[in-house]
Amino acid sequence: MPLSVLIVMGSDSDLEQITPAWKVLESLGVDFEVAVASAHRSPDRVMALARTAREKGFGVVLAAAGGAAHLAGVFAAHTTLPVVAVPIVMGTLGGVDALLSAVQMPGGVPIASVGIGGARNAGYFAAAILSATDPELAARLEAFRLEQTSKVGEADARVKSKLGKK
Ligand code: RP5
Repeated sequence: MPLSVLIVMGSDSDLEQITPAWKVLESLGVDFEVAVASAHRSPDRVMALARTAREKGFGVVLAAAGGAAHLAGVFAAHTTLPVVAVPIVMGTLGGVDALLSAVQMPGGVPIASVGIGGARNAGYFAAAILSATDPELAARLEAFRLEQTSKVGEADARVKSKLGKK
């Protein structure tokens, strides 16, 4: 049974911005589950999710939160699974605060992070992590990359034809 992805978000107000992550996972045939759990409003729920994530068959966790977000770091405190922060665009600092709280974690409990509002890349990164132990997923990822590459060639031809250049 292939490992799946747990997408945890700090609030249901994060749902729209995290949606590209699960769309990518769907497109690659990767199983995922979603949960709302806040590191400061429901810390016990975050801890319970994190402590049972591995036994439930998750191989990677995407943690979406905005503000001075600590969801990814708190989640990682309770699991040794890889945790990837998805900094949400919000508030006075527009997500910079969430990004810095993820990438400036003190040593010993690492988390990775995509860029601010980087849910789409979070989906691809989670798939890449799982592909290390899932050759079929690795093949689907490779097919996606090839398709993406061919689209660049098509875009090149479109732009040249629009400008009347060869
Ligand atoms: C964070 O605070 C959540 O992840 C969300 O990005 C932000 C605002 O939450 P709400 O006040 O909209 O519930 O914990």
